[in-house]
Amino acid sequence: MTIQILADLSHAADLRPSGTVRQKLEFRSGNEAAALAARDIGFHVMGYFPITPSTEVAENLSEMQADGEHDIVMIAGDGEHGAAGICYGAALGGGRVLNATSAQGLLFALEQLPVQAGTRVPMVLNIAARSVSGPLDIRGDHSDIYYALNTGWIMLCARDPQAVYDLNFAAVKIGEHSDVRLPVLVAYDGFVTSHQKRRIQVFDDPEAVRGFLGKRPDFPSPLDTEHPATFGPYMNDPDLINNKVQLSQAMEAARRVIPEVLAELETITGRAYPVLDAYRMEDAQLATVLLNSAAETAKEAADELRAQGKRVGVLSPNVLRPFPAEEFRRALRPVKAITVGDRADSYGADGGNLSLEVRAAIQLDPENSTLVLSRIYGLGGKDFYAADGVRFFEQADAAAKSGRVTEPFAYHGATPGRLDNRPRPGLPPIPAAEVSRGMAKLRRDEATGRLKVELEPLWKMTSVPNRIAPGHGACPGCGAFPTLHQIYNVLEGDIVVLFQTGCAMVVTTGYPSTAHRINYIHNLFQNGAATLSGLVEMYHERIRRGELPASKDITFVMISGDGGMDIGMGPAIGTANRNHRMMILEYDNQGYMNTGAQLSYATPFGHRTSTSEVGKVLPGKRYHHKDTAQIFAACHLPYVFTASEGYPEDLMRKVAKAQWYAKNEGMVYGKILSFCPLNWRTADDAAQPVLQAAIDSCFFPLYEIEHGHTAITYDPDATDRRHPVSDWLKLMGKTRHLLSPENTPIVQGIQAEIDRRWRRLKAMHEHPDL
Ligand SMILES: Cc1ncc(C[n+]2csc(CCOP(=O)(O)OP(=O)(O)O)c2C)c(N)n1
Ligand code: SF4
Repeated sequence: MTIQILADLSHAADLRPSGTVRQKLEFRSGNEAAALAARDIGFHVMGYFPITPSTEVAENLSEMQADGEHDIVMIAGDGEHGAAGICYGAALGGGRVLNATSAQGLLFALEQLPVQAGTRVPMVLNIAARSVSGPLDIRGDHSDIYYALNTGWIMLCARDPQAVYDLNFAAVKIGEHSDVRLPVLVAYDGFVTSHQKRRIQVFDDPEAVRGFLGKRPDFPSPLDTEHPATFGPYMNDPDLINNKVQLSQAMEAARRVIPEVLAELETITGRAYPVLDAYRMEDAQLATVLLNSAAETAKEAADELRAQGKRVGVLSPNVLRPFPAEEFRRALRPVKAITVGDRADSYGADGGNLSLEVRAAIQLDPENSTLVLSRIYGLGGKDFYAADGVRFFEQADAAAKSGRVTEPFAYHGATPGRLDNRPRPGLPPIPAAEVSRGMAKLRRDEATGRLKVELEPLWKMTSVPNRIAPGHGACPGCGAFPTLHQIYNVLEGDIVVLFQTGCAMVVTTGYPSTAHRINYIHNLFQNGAATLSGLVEMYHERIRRGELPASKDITFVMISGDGGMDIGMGPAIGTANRNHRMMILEYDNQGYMNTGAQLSYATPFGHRTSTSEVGKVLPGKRYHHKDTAQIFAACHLPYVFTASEGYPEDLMRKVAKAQWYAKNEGMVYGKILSFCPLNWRTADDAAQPVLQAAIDSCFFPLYEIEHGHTAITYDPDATDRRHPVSDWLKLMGKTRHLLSPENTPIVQGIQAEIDRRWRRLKAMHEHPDL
């Protein structure tokens, strides 16, 4: 990876000799700075869920934790909503609490944010700001943090990694102040700040940290059993409005407390964070107003124009909530015109939130006649260069000279479309007839009531054209695609697929291309099952109403990673309970691979992932893998199965059955063990022995449950191929640490759990009522 080093403009003037504390120089990104701050603050609990670009905060903390560098309890939520709930509960418990997220993660957690503020429970949430879907774009803008503006959280803006580090300390202290008692969000720019490394100074003096933060004050807590209290009562009129008055007063108190805390921080670090950062504003007649990293770029533009004798400056809030309205009024009184740039639109409001709030602030000042231009820029990570800053100043200048704003609101940097600019077509869509080759024949076994499948020989399968075009960007050896090909080989007729977010989705649909030669949908990471169930019902209803031909014969298939079945478990269980005619096929590669191999609940005990790191004191994941197939079995679906890409005939037989059940009876769930050489740390071509060992050790038993009857489809005991789990663990880099003698008890524990689950499965296989 190349690391881009940018000149650190923001603190060049602020690196004064520090007051009283020892500090040391580090070369860190914003995410690393947030993790270092968390370690130094010593939070009690972190609840989190991975999402780019904020994931590294948890990953860095996991690495440090594995080496015993901190003892923050790190809890991986089942999604961001769950993570936010974990944080709320933990914060109610009276300790210091941390979370970090981005984009969809913030939106998924959003519901929890007003509760946290409304019940006045402090914690710290880092946001590496990123564009929200849809369509999906993982790069930075401010469309996520703008959703948090009305939640009652204090919002600090960190323009560079140093500010991320410093403002995390400030966040703890501000939020816990007895007059404030509010949660605090620290927002920094995705990738620009979260990933680019800069020189930063960090505390080298734990005493100074402790002295600055003090002990967390005691607020009412359900853990204080001497003083029983009700947390979160049902409110009556006028209680709620009075509660909100108190919240508003707390925000007002924060206006006073924030500068005090930042001044105190400055005395010990030597770094100043004014509520409103004003650059070369002393005699400015023109200004631009921007948030975070773009403001730093605009400062370069201001320098350039100043050198030409232009009186220009840059304003940029370090605090967004409470909004520094008075500071803006004062700063802008002598300014003739400004361009306010928003990295997110408030659609239909003729400006993004920052520009609307600046306008509202100065409107209250009778002495202010500043002309305001609103510009939306930098969406989806579009770069903002000094030349863009110059353009903003020029536009403000034109308004100042003419005395009027001809274009109050516009997008900056968008390119007009060209009708003749069509993407190069990939392979043409594939008609059902071309791929329906009768590779599987089904009949009902009268004795058992089960479906029997007769497959054409495997070599014949190669003649089936592929519903996925070649040219996707998966890693060499990735198991997701052999899995998909095997599935598609036997599926007949028209198929509509929905992919939840994950590797298989990301590598097949980079706009404007697609590898899918059939109808494909992507909605959100977690909501695929609900979405597809809606489509299924519309399909049947439109046939019933005669709007679609009754001869139509579509099979609906959802593809998800194991991670998608964590965060999407709720919608999937709902779909299963409603028994829609569709199937959910999970390729289980034992982690959140698309975002950098974080632990999923399917990750087995002891396995190394980027959030279950292995180090001097921790040996990988600390709880057993989720048995998703059994969870769906408990929903009493017509058909549930497990399979592996390493057993193609078994997998294809089961998929053929799945199609029949999904078309005729209701929902099917299938879990398919799928190879990930990159994150299992194996050779690219090691799929066969590694998957075989997982199956032969009974870690991943192959079975099906048809109308409630369990049948093991491959029994390593019966064929005398049963191996201890250590034979599997030794084949992968992610588990090699488990083979060292001190980890023998862990391997014994894993073996015991595998044996227990296998005995249970065998009992179910043998008994028709289990
Ligand atoms: C609400 C939300 N939270 C988090 C993410 C980030 N995210 C996208 S894909 C992914 C992991 C997918 O893991 P899995 O389903 O196992 O598929 P894989 O990447 O392993 O193929 C994560 C964490 C997101 N897109 N949306
Ligand atoms: S990270 Fe793993 S699952 Fe993702 S594309 Fe690479 S090999 Fe496949």
